[in-house]
Amino acid sequence: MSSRCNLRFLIPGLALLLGGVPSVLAVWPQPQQIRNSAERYSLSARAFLFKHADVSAVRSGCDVLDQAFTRYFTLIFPESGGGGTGDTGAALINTLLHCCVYMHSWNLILNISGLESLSQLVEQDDYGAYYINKTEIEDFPRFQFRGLLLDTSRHYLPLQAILKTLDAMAYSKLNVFHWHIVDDPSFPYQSRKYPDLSKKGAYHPFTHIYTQTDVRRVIEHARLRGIRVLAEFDSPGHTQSWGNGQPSLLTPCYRGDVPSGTYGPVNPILDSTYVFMANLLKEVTSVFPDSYIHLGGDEVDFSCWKSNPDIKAFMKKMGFGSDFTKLESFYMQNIVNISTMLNRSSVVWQDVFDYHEINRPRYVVEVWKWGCYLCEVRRVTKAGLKVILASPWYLDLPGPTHDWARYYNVRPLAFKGTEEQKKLVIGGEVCMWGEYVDATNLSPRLWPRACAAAERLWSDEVQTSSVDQAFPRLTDFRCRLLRRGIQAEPLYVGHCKNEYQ
Ligand code: CP6
Repeated sequence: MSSRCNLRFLIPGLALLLGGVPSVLAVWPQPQQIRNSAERYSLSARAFLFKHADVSAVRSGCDVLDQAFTRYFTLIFPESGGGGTGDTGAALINTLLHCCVYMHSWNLILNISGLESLSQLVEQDDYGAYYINKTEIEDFPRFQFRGLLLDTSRHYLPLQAILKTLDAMAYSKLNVFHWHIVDDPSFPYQSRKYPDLSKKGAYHPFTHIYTQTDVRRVIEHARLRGIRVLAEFDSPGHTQSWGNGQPSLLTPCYRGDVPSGTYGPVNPILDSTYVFMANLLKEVTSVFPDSYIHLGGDEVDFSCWKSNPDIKAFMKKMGFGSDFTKLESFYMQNIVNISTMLNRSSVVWQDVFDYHEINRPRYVVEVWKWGCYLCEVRRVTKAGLKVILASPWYLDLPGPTHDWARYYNVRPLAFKGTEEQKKLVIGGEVCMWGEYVDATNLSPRLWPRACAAAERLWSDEVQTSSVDQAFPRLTDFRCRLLRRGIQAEPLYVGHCKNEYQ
């Protein structure tokens, strides 16, 4: 998952670099090292070409870089009408996030994130002419996992909204799209093996679903931008919608001695449950190529399990007493084992860790609960497990004003622990739960607030400890997002150049 790669951006013939920081250094997130000068060079679409040097470690045919060159040409010169990579062969890379290309004429060693930085250095003067200042950047991300969660169950998000979110993620150098694709209210994933799940569980069987083609488009769009797709099929809780298309999957709840007609979490005591989950996850892992899969495991309501006599008998047989966390652990252990057999690393919500104290499988724990979340990070890393931090970055419930500063001030490693423990914090993610969010308000609610977390996860913490210094850069970056067609909300009073074009 590492994308360590340098961007050295030197204008040829000018080896001597001036120190000092002129005006706004408008690269967001802040690079690890950036030095620029007042020396200005004009650029024009006609004279600009992405080209590989002979010494480039990579060769033409890499679709990731081919297409990135085309995209970034258009982002740098929006009026050019695209094109511009001409007959240049692009670079071949094996691993998506390690793609480095050496470009002679600009002395550029970069990957996709470096192209993004380069594009952010290009400005337009008052006459519309493009220019760039002499700059040297060396860059790499602080954390390898920089995620964004979208919830497509509470409200269906049209494909275009997801693709656009991926674009903006790439601009902010977020690199994992956590797709919370199904949940209680609806099941929009169209399964090949179990088509009834979406036919009976989606808000609409044809319009409010993600077909196999849709899913492939999302994965491909993400791949071309250096973004991984982490699919979540959350169980055993949050599965009400699954029950419509898969009878006997959910636990029948009882009122006294009789079934009440309502259903609870997935029924963990039936063999048929595990056959179904193995089939479903087998399909899911064939569709989503990422080495990680998110198995959920959060917020399981035990009241239905408690009411069910068959479950009670099973608890007794297994020696679980009346501790239903043991039953959840038993279920999650089986699901994690299925995922392991499918050659996947599992990610689970923190509840699974909290409930399962002995013989924990090796999953990645996503910390989401509010309160002392760094205490939890400390506990999880002490147990030797990897952590993704989400608690401080719930963007779906915005504060009245200026909450980007709260997201910015998070210090993910400010807990007592060894160096080994700190290394286990692989990153964090912003969560956009869907209860109050659909395509009408998704983008302004995400951007530019998510950018605050993106910088926290990418940049050096000491260099980016000041909200006051971040403010003008973020304001500037927000204008750039607008120019690129991302509906990002304002941070405060002001205006953007070209804002009504
Ligand atoms: N849905 C699912 C949710 C939440 C979780 N899981 C959630 C809980 C509390 C808050 C925000 C979101 N809506 N499936 C918890 C991980 Cl404050």
